[in-house]
Amino acid sequence: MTRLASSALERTTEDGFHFPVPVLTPAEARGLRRRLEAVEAEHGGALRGEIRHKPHLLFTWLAELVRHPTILDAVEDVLGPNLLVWSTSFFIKEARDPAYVSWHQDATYWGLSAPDVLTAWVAFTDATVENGAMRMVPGSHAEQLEHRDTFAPHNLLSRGQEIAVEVDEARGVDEYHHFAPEQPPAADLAPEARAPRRPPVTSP
Ligand SMILES: O=C(O)CCC(=O)C(=O)O
Repeated sequence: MTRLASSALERTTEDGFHFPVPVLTPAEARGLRRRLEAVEAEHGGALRGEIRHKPHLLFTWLAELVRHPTILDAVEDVLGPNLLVWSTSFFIKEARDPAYVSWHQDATYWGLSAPDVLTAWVAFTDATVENGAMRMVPGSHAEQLEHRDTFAPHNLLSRGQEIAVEVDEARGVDEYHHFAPEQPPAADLAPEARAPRRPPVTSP
């Protein structure tokens, strides 16, 4: 089923991302957040180690989410019907936690032979400027930028990798993206945690 109007599809190709695509009701999002928090409680806190990687292979509620018809329909509009979910992960910024994600382009380290991939970024909480919503630079997917590893302590990326150029922050936007650089605002000290998850989807 087609979800995106042709004008939206055109913009998606041009900008490298599209938002919003309403997927979950607030009650459904709260329910998923509770499930995530139950997993965290069971494992003694933030997800670590093997549980961090491809959790949709471990938890049925995530396996169902990556197959959500609304997500799949929107992805299909961009990539076509032959889809493969090859990864999922959480980027969680707890309340008053200095955690952040530096500006980066996922394509730099995903090691795919072709950039026929997109990420569906699904919010389990409100995602606001104050609590660290993701930002993107329209059109930046067209250019692969040089990156450097910083190993910065609060960076949520494994090596603190970031693009090696300055970003014009005034152009930052938010949500559903395709290899765009991302960065939360400097003020991540939100009173409310933010718990998005993202299933990157590719055509095999
Ligand atoms: O949610 C974020 O702040 C960053 C997400 C991200 O870096 C990604 O989806 O690749």
